Amino acid sequence: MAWEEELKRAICEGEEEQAERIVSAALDENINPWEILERGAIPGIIEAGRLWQEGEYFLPDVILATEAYNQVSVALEPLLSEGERRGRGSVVIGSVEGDAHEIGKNIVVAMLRGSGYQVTDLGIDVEKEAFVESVRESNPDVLGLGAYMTTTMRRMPEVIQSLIEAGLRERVKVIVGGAAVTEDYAKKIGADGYGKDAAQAVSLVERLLGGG
Ligand code: B12
Repeated sequence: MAWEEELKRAICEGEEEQAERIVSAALDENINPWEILERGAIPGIIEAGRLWQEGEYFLPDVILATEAYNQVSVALEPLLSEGERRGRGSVVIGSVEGDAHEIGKNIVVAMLRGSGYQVTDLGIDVEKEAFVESVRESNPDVLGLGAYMTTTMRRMPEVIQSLIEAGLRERVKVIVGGAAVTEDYAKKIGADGYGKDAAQAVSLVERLLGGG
């Protein structure tokens, strides 16, 4: 099997160590890091997303695939050129304050990275000040907020309000998602968009950045 196929399969099946071995062998053969992502790793995470969407994959399968993909992309990212790294646009994302759910966010991160966006993941339980600081410092095209409980949803308008107060709201598109959030809620709080799942999150970012 060609390395592309092997890497795709290893990522999709969440075989992290196998994926790392294939990547280092490919690098030893002087294959371009961007090509490794584009021809092997990205198709692997996209395939996992497809199997999840079709109900063939269960949550643990998706988590393993996401972890394998993230491992590989973190290893390859420093090797990419500036242009390649910035990719099609940049996104800062995190789960809002008080919220420790991250599985859905991590899938969104992996799918966005897989689609060529540069993603800074602030992690879980992110305070509004940290979102604002990150927007100020790294000037991303999009800020993604995840909330997975009805109790933490209300942090989202607070983040937007803090952006307004910091004079940064016009600089960044704000998208929201997570099981607790709805399209109506996104509109109500003045977000620029809502994504029901990771695939929608990617097409939303594409639409907001005028790329698709
Ligand atoms: C796994 C889980 C946990 C794990 C989280 C592990 C982790 N590392 O993430 C643990 C055990 C830690 C946990 C803890 C708690 N949980 Co919990 N948890 C869940 C569970 C079972 C699954 C969530 C999940 O991962 N779903 C799968 C992912 C793929 O779906 P998703 O998150 O919706 O993400 C998709 C989309 O929403 C979208 N998306 C996600 N993020 C973003 C972001 C953007 C910007 C966009 C555009 C799109 C997007 O794309 C994703 C991929 O398609 C749900 C119940 C359920 N079946 O949904 C409860 C649930 C969310 N938990 C709940 C609760 C109450 C808690 C606890 C308070 C429980 C407790 N009493 O201790 C704590 C709170 C911890 C905290 N401070 O946050 C409640 C929330 C109820 C509510 N009021 O809304 C739920 C709904 C369970 C229930 N029915 O009561 N939980």
